[in-house]
Amino acid sequence: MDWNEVALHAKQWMLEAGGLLRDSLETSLTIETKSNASDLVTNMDRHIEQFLIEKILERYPLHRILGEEGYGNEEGSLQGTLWLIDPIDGTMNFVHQKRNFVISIGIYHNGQGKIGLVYDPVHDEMYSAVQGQGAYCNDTEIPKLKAGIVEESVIGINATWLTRNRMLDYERMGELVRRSRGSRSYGCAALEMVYVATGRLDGYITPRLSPWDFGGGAVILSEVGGIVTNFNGVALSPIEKGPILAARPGVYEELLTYVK
Ligand code: 2AM
Ligand code: CA
Ligand code: CA
Ligand code: CA
Repeated sequence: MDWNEVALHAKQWMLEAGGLLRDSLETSLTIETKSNASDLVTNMDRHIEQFLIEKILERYPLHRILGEEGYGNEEGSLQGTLWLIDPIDGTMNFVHQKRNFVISIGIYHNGQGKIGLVYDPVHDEMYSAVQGQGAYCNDTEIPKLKAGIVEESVIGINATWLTRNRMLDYERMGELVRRSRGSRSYGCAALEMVYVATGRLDGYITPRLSPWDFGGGAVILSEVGGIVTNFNGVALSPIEKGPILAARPGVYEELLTYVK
């Protein structure tokens, strides 16, 4: 498989889909809730997922697709080529802020990350990586990450995890945030992962993501020397949900001691 060619096609479809999303900001959306009152889905989440799936299957009929909104045909196997699609990552931002949302695509072959694509349509920024060829923001190569320390870091973490919860030791998270230079929460997992890749964040901690949330960002981050695992330091599986720790070297090892 020529992964560069696949990436080129995928980018083209994402740019087109991003245009649809930009246009939709001017129109009225249909908004529904899913698992709870703050878990939103809109007509555009479904429309963009269907749009991408049609494009993918038309050109690559044997590829499998796992998409958040359930239009994919994936049956939970690592064999062959698997596309992980999040048509809108950061739907709440899309609805409430009209910014800080992205389209995310990760392409895995026999379980290995081959392509990562994260498109921010509001800023017209396409973050991309093909395994072994570095990572880019539009046409500019993203430099490799240097090692860092928590005291000089900005950590991406949602304030929820600093309140009493079942997923993380919130008192330790409080200690971590106090020790760091500062914390930020963007409400868009794929964007937060590419922000670690570009150095806008030094680390990102989140206890429950699905493959379509991290699939694209993980490939991009790995290409610049970032580290991404679960809270036990184990590599992510593109077909399993779970916690995510992503950071530049040095900071990663320190953060692991807080979440283990
Ligand atoms: P989403 O916008 O595609 O749902 C902050 O909410 C981040 O966590 C977003 O990237 C969001 O993706 C993701 N997320 C994962 N599971 C979620 C859930 N059950 N409810 C809300 N956000 C979720
Ligand atoms: Ca969602
Ligand atoms: Ca998501
Ligand atoms: Ca989504």
